[in-house]
Amino acid sequence: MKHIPKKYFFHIIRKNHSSVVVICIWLLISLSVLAVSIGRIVFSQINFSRFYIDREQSYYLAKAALKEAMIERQNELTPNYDTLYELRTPRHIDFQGNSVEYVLIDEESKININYAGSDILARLLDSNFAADEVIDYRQKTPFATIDELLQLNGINQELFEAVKEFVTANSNKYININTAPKRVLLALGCTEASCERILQYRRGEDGKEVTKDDGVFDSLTTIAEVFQDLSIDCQKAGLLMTKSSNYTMKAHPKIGARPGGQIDIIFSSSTIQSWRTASSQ
Ligand SMILES: [Ca+2]
Repeated sequence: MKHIPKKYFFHIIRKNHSSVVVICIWLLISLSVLAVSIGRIVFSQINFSRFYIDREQSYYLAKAALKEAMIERQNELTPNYDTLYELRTPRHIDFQGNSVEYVLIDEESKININYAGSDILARLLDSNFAADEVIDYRQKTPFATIDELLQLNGINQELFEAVKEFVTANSNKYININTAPKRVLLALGCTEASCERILQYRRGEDGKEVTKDDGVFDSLTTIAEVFQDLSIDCQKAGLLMTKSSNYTMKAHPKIGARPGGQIDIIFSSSTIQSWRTASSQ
């Protein structure tokens, strides 16, 4: 065996030792990168699974709320009329740590784009051209949803956003005077003075809507009695009534403390007309 001088022997040892340290550091860095990558994949998989579990649970929470709302609508205490206080007061249901809150918005508080006359549409849309387009469109195919308005040349995104809360394709065509907003009443042909009078009566003594003392139009006779000294132009449209029969439930489920996104469900007393997950939060 060849003899290695002592100084070269230690040089070789030191050189190999440095190489081992470099290899160890490289391995450690590689393993760390690998661990971080695996962690990210696992974390995204967990989030992905949680998203679907939350969505599933939100669906069943909204379904339970819908069931409750349908039963309430079928057995309501005031079958001759619906008011904002009845519909917009938030309901809250708890289910073993999860919960759902909802309000109801009646479709009869809005203008039905499948039935409204051209004068009503023109006032609502502030455009005769857009009103004519709505009528041309529905003569070929009735609107299934209000989103179809965006297919018309006369209605751009800005106009749609401005009117989408006031139009529907899911009502019985009549307008509930207890719930219609001012813009809808004006579109029907009410004067500014008539609108203010109606809204003032609805607010009651406390001056606020959706409170217990709200004034109620419980029949068409009441409308005539309350407004005997006023010319109610919108009555001429023959579209006013006091009761609603189609509703949008805006449900906000919560999985524990996590919001489950808003779900909008349009329904009548026993039928679901549409179901839409409006947004995830
Ligand atoms: Ca009130």
